[in-house]
Amino acid sequence: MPTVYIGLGSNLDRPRQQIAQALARLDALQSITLTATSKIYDSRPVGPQDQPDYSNAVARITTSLAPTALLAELKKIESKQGRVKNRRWGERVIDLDILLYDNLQLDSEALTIPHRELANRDFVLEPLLELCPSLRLPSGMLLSDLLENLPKEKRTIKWLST
Ligand code: ROI
Repeated sequence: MPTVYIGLGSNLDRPRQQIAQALARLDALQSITLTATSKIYDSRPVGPQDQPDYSNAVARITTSLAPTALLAELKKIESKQGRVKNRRWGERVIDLDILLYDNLQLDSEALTIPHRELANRDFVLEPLLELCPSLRLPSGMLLSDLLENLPKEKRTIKWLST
C-alpha cells in the first residue's frame, strides 16, 4: 500500500487538541493506517499576520485510498471539526493536506502532489524530516536540502512544543 504524508495545521479553538482530534479521526478510518506522527511545532503564520500562531504536525499513513478519495476523507474530517471558508490564507480550525503520496506526481484542478508549497514551508519540512531524515521529492531532491536552502525570512517555527 502507498505511504502518504499528511500535513496538519491549526490556529483556532485549541490548536493542539484539533490536531490530536484529526489524528484520531484519521486512525479510526478503515482505509487508513497511521504509522507515525511528528511532534507538534509552533509556527508564526504564513499569510496575514493579524491571526494567531499555528500548531503544525505531519502524519505518515498507509492507505488503500487513491489520492482524490483520500482528499475527500480529509475534507470530511475538516468539516466535522467545523472548518469554514474564510479569507485567503486566514485562520482555520484545522487544515489537512496531502504532502506526498509515494513517489506520485499529480497536477489536477483539485489536487497537486507533492503539495505546491512544500518546498517553501519549514513547518512541513521540519516535521517531515523528523519522521524521515532521508526523504526525497519524486524528483529526487532531498528535503533536507530544501530546508537548508530556505531563507531566514521564510522561517516560521518558534520552538518545539512536543
Ligand atoms: N502558516 C503556518 N505557520 N502554518 C500553517 O499550517 C499555515 N497554513 C496555511 C496558511 C494560512 C498559508 N499559513 C500557515 O494555510
